[in-house]
Amino acid sequence: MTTSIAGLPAPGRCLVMGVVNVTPDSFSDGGAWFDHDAAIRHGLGLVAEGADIVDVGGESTRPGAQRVSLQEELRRVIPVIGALAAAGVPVSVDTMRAEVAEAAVAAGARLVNDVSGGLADPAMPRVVAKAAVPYVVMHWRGHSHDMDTRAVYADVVREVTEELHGRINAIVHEGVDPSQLIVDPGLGFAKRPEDNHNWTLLAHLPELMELGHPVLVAASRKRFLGRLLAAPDGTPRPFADSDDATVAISTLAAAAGAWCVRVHRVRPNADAVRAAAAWGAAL
Ligand code: PMM
Repeated sequence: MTTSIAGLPAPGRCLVMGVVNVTPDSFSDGGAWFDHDAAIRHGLGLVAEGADIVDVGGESTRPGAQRVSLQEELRRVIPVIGALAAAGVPVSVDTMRAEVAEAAVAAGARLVNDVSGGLADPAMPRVVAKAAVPYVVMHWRGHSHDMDTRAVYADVVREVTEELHGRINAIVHEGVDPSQLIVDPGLGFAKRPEDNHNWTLLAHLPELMELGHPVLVAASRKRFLGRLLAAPDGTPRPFADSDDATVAISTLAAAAGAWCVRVHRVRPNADAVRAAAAWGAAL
């Protein structure tokens, strides 16, 4: 799907969102960009490597993570968002808090990426409606500290699609323009690698697309990749060593019609979505 969303790049191929985690403890790249200047340099570097959007987050959502305070989250992300936006970078803010989303948009963010799909902070949909910015609604069943216990499904594709449908209705009811909504299956969030939930959702992306919204795929450095690539003794591959598998997923997701892939290593994924687009254009 090469749907364009107002205010965001529309190159006619799957977009690449590069990740900047301004956190000391993110599960995939914890600590590397905790300093503001390092985070800003990293964001600019991701754009140079081919990122269409830079996603700035200040709260880790790794399994078991505890929440940070509102003040600390604002302190982490707002200066980074302001500097990247001032440099002309399309920035998204990765937050579950309405106050952070509001301050981020005021600082220049063009998209709100809410891993809770509006469930963590009931004020979020109204803030997004007022700001009139695109909104990523991710499938979510609860905060990181207990999400694994909620990963129980009879039919993961049907339940994720239905729950997203319910969220979309609730969010539109709060005044958000449906044309601004992007959906995300929430790989790794209340999805158990042991039960193949993530692969099943990836293999059924077209069913998610039937919701009628662009789909964002965020597989990069998730646990299910470490498990796929485990050593013969079963030891999971470390997160940062699973980037080649992410490139394969980006290629397949782009070919399947994903709107955007969210990744930590931008260059090979940017190459992958371009190759997938060239292949598709020659059909
Ligand atoms: N995963 C993480 C953070 N933000 N946003 C979206 N839309 N989808 C995701 O799956 C997602 C996300 C996990 O943390 P990371 O920043 O270390 O990848």
